[in-house]
Amino acid sequence: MKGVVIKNTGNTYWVRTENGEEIVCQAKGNFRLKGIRSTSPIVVGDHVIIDQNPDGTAFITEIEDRKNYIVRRASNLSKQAHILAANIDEALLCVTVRFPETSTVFIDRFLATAEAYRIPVCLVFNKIDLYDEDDKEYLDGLIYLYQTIGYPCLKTSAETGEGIEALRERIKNKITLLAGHSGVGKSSLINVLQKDASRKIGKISDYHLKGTHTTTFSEMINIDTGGYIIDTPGIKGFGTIDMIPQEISHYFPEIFRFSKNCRYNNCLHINEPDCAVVKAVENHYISESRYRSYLNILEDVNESKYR
Ligand SMILES: Nc1nc2c(ncn2[C@@H]2O[C@H](COP(=O)(O)OP(=O)(O)O)[C@@H](O)[C@H]2O)c(=O)[nH]1
Ligand SMILES: [Mg+2]
Ligand SMILES: [Zn+2]
Repeated sequence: MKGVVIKNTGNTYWVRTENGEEIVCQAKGNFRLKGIRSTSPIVVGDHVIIDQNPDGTAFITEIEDRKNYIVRRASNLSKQAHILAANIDEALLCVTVRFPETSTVFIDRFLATAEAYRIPVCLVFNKIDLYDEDDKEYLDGLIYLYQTIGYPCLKTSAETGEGIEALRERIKNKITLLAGHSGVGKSSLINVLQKDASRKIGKISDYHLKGTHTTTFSEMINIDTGGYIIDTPGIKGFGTIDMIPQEISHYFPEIFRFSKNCRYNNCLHINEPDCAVVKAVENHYISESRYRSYLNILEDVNESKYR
């Protein structure tokens, strides 16, 4: 029988079959995937074949090829990949400019990783009910920046409901991955979109203004008005595994566009002569924050190479 993995904890997988049943399964055999050292070989979003026994137990026996998947490093020192989810139509990156603040480096790392895995991203700026005039101005600047590069942006409040209908339209009939720092309101947004989703909401600790971790594994949630959302555990940072230095600019669409006019075709856009990217930054065609994020990833990739 065919199905989709909608949740997993350890070696137990919940699979939704073609006729809408949810079956609890174990993995059978060795699912080490070619070329990836992963903490879990089967992930939410995987299309699988299951075998059901007369005694009610069921096993996953096969995984179909993935259209795409997104990974992060299991921990900073680890070279092991942690696959967050597979077969994603779009990723929503939930961002707050305050309570807690999401840095542009974090946003850009996510965007570059998604580009590398060919997953379209829409930015969702949440908690707009909390922002003062300065925050709003900063937010509009960010939205202008990211829309200009080509990333769609939405503004939402899970508290007041503002922007929720646009979000509902956005996710219709897609499998959407919801990502973002802990505490930005991912679970709250899901609860607004789907009343009976009953996602646990974290309490913001007054001291750090960071959310507590309440989501510990990825789970796919059915939205009655159309679509599925994959809720992921709060992501601290993205590893940029498997990227080579010359490749990183390919994942910054606007930097890539300018890089075609650099003198050297292996230019890393740091301080090489006649670098069209550095010139474009100086002339404000490329934003400084994006360029900083580019350099930040480059540094990281170089560091891990010598570790
Ligand atoms: N004022 C306001 N608070 C929100 C909003 N969205 C979420 N929160 C609060 O932010 C905290 C963290 O929310 P949660 O959904 O658990 O974040 P998650 O870690 O991303 O899933 C909770 O206290 C929520 O009530 C919003 O749009 N406005
Ligand atoms: Mg959550
Ligand atoms: Zn260059």
